[in-house]
Amino acid sequence: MTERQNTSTERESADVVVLGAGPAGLTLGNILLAHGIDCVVLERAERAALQVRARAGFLAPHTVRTLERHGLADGLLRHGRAHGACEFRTDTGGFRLDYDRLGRREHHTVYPQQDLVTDLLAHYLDAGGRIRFGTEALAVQDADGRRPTVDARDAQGRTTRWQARYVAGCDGRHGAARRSLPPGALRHHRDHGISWLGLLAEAPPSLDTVGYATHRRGFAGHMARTPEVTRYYLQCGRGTPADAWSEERVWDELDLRMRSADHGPLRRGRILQRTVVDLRSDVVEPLRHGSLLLAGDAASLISPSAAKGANLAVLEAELLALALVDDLAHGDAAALDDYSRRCLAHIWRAQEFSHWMVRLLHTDCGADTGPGSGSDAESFFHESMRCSRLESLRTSRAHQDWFAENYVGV
Ligand code: RFL
Repeated sequence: MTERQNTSTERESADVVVLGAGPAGLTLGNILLAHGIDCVVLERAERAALQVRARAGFLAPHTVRTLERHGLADGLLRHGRAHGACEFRTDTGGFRLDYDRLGRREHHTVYPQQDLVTDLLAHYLDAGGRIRFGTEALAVQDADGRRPTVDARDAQGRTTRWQARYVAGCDGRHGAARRSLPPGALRHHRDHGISWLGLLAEAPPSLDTVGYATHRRGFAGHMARTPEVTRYYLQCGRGTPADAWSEERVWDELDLRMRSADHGPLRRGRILQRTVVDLRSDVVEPLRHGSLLLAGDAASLISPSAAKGANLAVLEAELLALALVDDLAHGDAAALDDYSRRCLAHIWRAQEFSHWMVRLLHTDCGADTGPGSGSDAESFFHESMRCSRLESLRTSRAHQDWFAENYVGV
C-alpha cells in the first residue's frame, strides 16, 4: 500500500522489511515469501552490481542442504563443484588433508557468491517478491515497539517511510540496522592486526586443493572459484593500498610464498579484482532488539580465514525466517524469542575456529600482542606454538578429524 503524505515522504508497509539483498536477506526473503508472509527487501545497490560482486565461494554442506530444502539450490547443484582437500605449505615441507575423507566425510561446494545471489534474486522475483534496488535504508526507528519504521532513500533522493511488524537487518557491517541499535547493545570486537590483499585472477586453479602457505614474508592462499577464475590471498601490511603492487610483483610474491620452485608453478593471468581485507571479527549481542533482528554480517563479522561468513548468513536467515513464520502466521513467538541464543551458539563456534585458523596461518599474529609482547622471545614463543600446531595437524588423525569437522561445518 502506498500513500503520499503532504510532505515529500511516501509511506509504505510490509509485515517484514528486510534490509539488504545479500545471501542473508535473499534467503530470508525467499523463505518468507514461500510461506505467504508479506515482505519487502530494500537494497542500496542496483541489481547489476549485486550480480557481479565476487566474494565467497565455499559453501558448507549445511548451507547446501538448507538451500535445497527451500528449493533454492538448483543453480549450485547444477554448476557447483565438490571440493574436499586442502594443502599446507610450510618451511619444513607440505602436507595435504583430504578433509572429505576425515571427520564427517563431507565436502564443500564451490559456487561463487555472486552466482548464488543471482539465483536467489531470480527466484525471489519470479515468485512475485517485492524488492527496491538502489534504495538505502537510513535508520530504523521505534524498534522497541510493535510498529517499527524504516526510513529509506532511493537513487533519485526520494524518501519513503516503511512501517513494519519486524525489521530484519541483513545489511552487513556498515548498514542501517547496526547504526540503529540501542546504546546498550554489546559489540564484542577483535582486530587480528593482519591484512590480506584479496585477488581474483583470470587464471585456472593451480592446485586441486585449497592452498595455505605460511612464509616468513607472510601468508599466501589459493582458492578455486571457477575453471577460469581463481582467488588468491597475500598477507600485506595494514594500510597497504590495493594497487600498491604491480601484477608482476603480485605473481612473483605468490610464487615465492607458495614455494612454486618446490611444488610447481602457478598459472598466471590478469588480475580482475583487488580488495584489501583487514582481518577483524565482531559479534553483536543479542541479535534481537525488540522488533529489529540481525542476521549475516550485520549480526557477526568473521575473518575470511575459514570461509564461514556466507554460510553463517544462510544458517541464520533460515532460523530467522522460520521463527518469523511461526510468529506471524501461527502466533507462536517461542522460536523468535530463542533466535538470538540459537544463532550465537553457532556464531561463537565459527568465530573460535576462524580465530584458530588465523593463528595457524600467520607468523606475526597481532591478536597475540599485549603488554610486554612484540619481543623476540614472545615472537619465538608464538612461532614455536604455531609450528607445533601444524605438526600436530600433519601427524595426528584425531586432530585432522577435528579440523575436517570444523572446516566444513557451521
Ligand atoms: P552482504 O553480502 O554484505 O549483503 C549485505 C547487503 O546489504 C546492502 N546494504 C544496504 N542496503 C540497504 N540499505 C543500507 N543501508 C545498506 N547497507 C548495505 C549491501 O549492498 C549488500 O547487498 O551480507 P550478508 O548477506 O550478511 O552475507 C555475508 C557474506 O557476504 C560474507 O560473510 C562473505 O562474503 C564472507 N566471505 C566468505 N564467506 C564464506 O562463507 N566463504 C568464503 O569463501 C568467503 N570468502 C568473504 C570471502 C568475504 C570477503 N570480503 C570481501 C570481505 C572473501 C572475501 C574477499
